[in-house]
Amino acid sequence: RILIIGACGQIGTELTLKLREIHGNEEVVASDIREGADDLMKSGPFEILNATDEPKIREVIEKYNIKQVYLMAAMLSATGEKAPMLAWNLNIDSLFHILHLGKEGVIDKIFWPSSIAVFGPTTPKDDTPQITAMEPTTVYGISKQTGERWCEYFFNKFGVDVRSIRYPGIISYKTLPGGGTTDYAIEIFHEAIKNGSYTSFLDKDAALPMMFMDDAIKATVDIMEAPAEKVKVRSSYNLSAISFTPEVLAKEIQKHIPEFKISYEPDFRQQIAESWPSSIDDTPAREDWGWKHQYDLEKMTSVMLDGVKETLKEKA
Ligand code: VAH
Repeated sequence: RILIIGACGQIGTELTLKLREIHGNEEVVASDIREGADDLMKSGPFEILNATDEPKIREVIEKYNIKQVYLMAAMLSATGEKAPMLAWNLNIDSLFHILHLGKEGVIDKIFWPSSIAVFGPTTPKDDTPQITAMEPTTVYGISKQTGERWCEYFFNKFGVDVRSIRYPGIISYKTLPGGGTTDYAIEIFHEAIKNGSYTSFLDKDAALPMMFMDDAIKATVDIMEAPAEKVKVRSSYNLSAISFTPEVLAKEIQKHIPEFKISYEPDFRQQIAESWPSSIDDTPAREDWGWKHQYDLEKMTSVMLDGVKETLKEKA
């Protein structure tokens, strides 16, 4: 069976539903510190679980005979800056609990998400390579960079089959965003439909690597299903799909909602965005395990507008 820790988060929610579709509802146990979306809670087993609670993690793994763990729980870049030690402890302690379970042979495969937040102001901004200078300036980025080093260490020293992807900003409509710097690219769709206008907390030219949720879920499933020998990078793979600025995204929305207005009031998240790359080179992922994105800016924008309209109708 599969256990997803942090199953009620932005990625965890859709990852749980996709894995249940693939493996069967009863084969995928969802867990989080609080209950989540209806369709997640209704479609299969759920456990209340704090990702730093090692005894409880072991108890759940024992109870359901778990063999694979997707550790999706983390405190993201913006929230993490407000509670640095909480972010560090959550992001790192949870990873150690799972890596040790792998080392003991209790579980036999692990997915752990990294992020473009591992890059910093000294990283080349355009087409950032897989191996490059990485001096992250956020606690979240530091925790993900350290985590990558530990994943590679446990693979090399103990043969732990842990696989990882450096997610860009993920855009989706089924759940609200989780306290990241890229959240503007989700909020803008809700505001465009509800109010016809949006005040962006990033500047108009803040270019960031982004990806529609379905691409992120596909990449996660693909890397976990790839034969072990094809997963050559055991720190974490660069992954890329689209890159755009708030201004470019607003123009794309205006093709559907001509009267949509955007204004800019950069806050502390602008500095975080400026420390990250504008675009990513993900050649190794494409070559090693056949990664290919499906959603470009146009397709993502129209799917997001339809999806947000649908969720607003359901809530109405
Ligand atoms: C964040 N959405 O903004 C996350 C992600 C690359 C961005 O790690 O913190």
